[in-house]
Amino acid sequence: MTKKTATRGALAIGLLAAAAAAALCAVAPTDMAMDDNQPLDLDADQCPQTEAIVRDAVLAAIRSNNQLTAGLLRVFFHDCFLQGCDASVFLPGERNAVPNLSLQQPALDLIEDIRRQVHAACGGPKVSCADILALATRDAVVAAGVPRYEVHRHRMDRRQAASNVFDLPAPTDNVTQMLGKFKRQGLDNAADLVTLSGGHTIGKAGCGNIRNNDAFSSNIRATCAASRDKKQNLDVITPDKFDNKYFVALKEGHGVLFSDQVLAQDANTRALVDTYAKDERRFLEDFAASMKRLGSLKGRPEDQGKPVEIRFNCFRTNPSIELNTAVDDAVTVDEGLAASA
Ligand code: HEM
Ligand SMILES: *[C@@H]1O[C@H](CO)[C@@H](O)[C@H](O)[C@H]1NC(C)=O
Ligand SMILES: CC(=O)N[C@H]1CO[C@H](CO)[C@@H](O)[C@@H]1O
Repeated sequence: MTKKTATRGALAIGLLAAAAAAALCAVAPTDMAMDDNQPLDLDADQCPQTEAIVRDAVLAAIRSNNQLTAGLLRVFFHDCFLQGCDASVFLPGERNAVPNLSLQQPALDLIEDIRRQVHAACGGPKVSCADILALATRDAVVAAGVPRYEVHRHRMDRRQAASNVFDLPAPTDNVTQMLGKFKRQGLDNAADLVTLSGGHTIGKAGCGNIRNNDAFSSNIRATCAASRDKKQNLDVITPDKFDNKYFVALKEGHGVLFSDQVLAQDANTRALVDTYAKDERRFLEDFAASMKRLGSLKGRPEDQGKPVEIRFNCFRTNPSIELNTAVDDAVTVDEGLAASA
């Protein structure tokens, strides 16, 4: 490895988005090497085809698997909530942290598949896995009926998994606990908790997460335990439709998780549950706005400024700088890095 590459590689580790993106180009094969003096224009779209590639891939994927929208939405929530959207959710330490955090593998695989297409179309790593996840989730929920919202770009992929997975809300949390967790991550409006919980208008939970504190819940627990897939729809009225029926169900006492049902009871949240149960348009519009906020979180101060990069494979961090010799020799960035990671 040349001294120059090593220096620039070292810079990549630990500097902020701009420097990391530039240095990644520097260690890549010659066809995408950057001129030393060429400033990196972070505002310019590094890969204008990205949005179209993501949209086409997402629409095709959800046509063949209607559970993918729920899968993507939950992956996006878990990724963005803890330390800002940084694709850390793909890293083993975070992905497998707690059994109850089981995320849909096909949703994670779809993002890596799109990542490969985007990198191929634009000659290398110009778009992060975090951006692709944010765009793909937007396209999936918009296809489900949420009004279109803009997704900003230039998120970076973090080199470390989040260590604070217990800051995610638990299905056994009450409203006070959930509000505390949301506030801690920068969503300090009680409305965001109610609005985003509306994501449970689609998707499923494992039987063990169903609450068990009244006749309704012990009944669906028993049905779930006897079912083949051992899953319970989170919206018991219209499980696959992105609508306001989740809130209607809460008002009838038919919430599935303890953390769902309490939203209809707590004084801080029940008025908005009532509003959404009556006004679907309002829910969908608010949901789009809350998703933008979720996609713009920066994480707690102590989680900011950690090393970032644009990953060559969403499931692994890029090889460390000691491996850059391999990078220099690699025929293609994609295969070379994946093989040595
Ligand atoms: C506010 C507190 C929240 C709690 C306690 C919570 C908890 C859970 C739990 C326990 C599951 C079932 C996991 C399983 O058993 O496999 C689940 C599923 C899901 N959650 Fe949440 N969640 C919360 C907020 C959110 C938010 C903000 C979103 C997105 C906007 C979201 C989207 C989803 C989706 C779409 C599923 C279904 C996933 C699938 O079908 O694969 N959740 N959630
Ligand atoms: C919520 O749970 C916490 C911890 O178990 C408890 O201290 C608090 O009193 C509960 N709050 C409500 C409103 O139930
Ligand atoms: C905290 C929590 O919700 N724990 C649950 C995780 O999942 C298992 C099995 O599904 C349940 O038994 C736990 O109660």
